[in-house]
Amino acid sequence: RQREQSSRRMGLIDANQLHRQMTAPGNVLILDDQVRQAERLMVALGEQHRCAYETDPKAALKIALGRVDLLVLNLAARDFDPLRFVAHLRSSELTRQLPVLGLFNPDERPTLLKGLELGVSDVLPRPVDIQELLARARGQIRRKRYADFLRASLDRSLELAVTDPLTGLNNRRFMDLQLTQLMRRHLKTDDPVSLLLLDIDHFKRVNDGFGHDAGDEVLKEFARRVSQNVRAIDMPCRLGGEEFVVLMPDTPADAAQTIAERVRQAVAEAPFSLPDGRTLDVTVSVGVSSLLGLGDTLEAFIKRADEAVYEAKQSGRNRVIL
Ligand code: GH3
Ligand code: MG
Ligand code: MG
Ligand code: MG
Repeated sequence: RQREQSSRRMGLIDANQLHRQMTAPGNVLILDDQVRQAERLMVALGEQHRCAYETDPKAALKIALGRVDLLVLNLAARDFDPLRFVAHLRSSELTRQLPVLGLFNPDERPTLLKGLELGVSDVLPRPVDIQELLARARGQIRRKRYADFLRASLDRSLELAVTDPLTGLNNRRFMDLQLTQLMRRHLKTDDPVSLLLLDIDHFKRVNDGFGHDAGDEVLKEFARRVSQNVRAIDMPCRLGGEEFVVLMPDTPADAAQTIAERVRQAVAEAPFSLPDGRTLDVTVSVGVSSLLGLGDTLEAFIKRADEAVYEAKQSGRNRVIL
């Protein structure tokens, strides 16, 4: 059953598109101090790929920072140090994954071994056999495209896993993961951490009086107003229903209270528009809570916010309680 579900999920991936991506022409950069050899490689690779060549490693590095799928590097170059160049590529986050196809002299084994050790992806002896060059280039580009695909897929999956689909805010899973990290750092450094718990007032009436779709519209507009009135470091999350949390790193209680008040006003000051043109007034009750150092727990942190919201509801709603 698990395998069934997994293959159904894989069905969401366009396998044909992936195949096209992997076999499409690549951007190949040649770095070689020997112009005649480089020109010969250019002509051969240019039949199947977009090709450029450089004799200067600085110029090559600039290009490699862009959209290059493969670097063909002459490991026997004398005008610059090719091994140092490989080491440099591998030490920088931006070029660490760039495939490098190294051309080596068969009688210079130490260079070959050192190159492989430093992270050359594949090698080819000089003088270069063009058929083998094309085959190895194709293989490296295919691997690189697949790695790009996996990285993008992971990124998109993570994004989906922590995003609330209705509002686009972070979801509860994000909040839980983030809270654990905030707590760990707080216990180490004693930095101030606060959160707002927001519960829309009488939201049932919105659904009952205007319909569930209108309710969803209100939730989306509410999420927009919250997002627009918190700071860049704040992390707005939707817990579910009409309950939201804003996580506030590096924020003491009084600063959190000020922002809570700003959000409350932004919700209350202008009516919400519904798709059918009607408008309605919305208000929110907000509880503020802050971490209290050693001995405090995440459960207690949330509970204090919860109790503050309860107090806000009890004392008339549309207010912030610390
Ligand atoms: P209070 O001021 O005490 O918070 O009143 P309330 O009506 O907001 O409180 P309650 O928590 O009892 O009701 C929440 C309502 O939110 C219940 C349900 O109709 C509605 N709701 C929960 N999730 C969703 C959703 O995803 N979409 C919509 N449209 N409504 C939702
Ligand atoms: Mg509620
Ligand atoms: Mg309620
Ligand atoms: Mg409510």
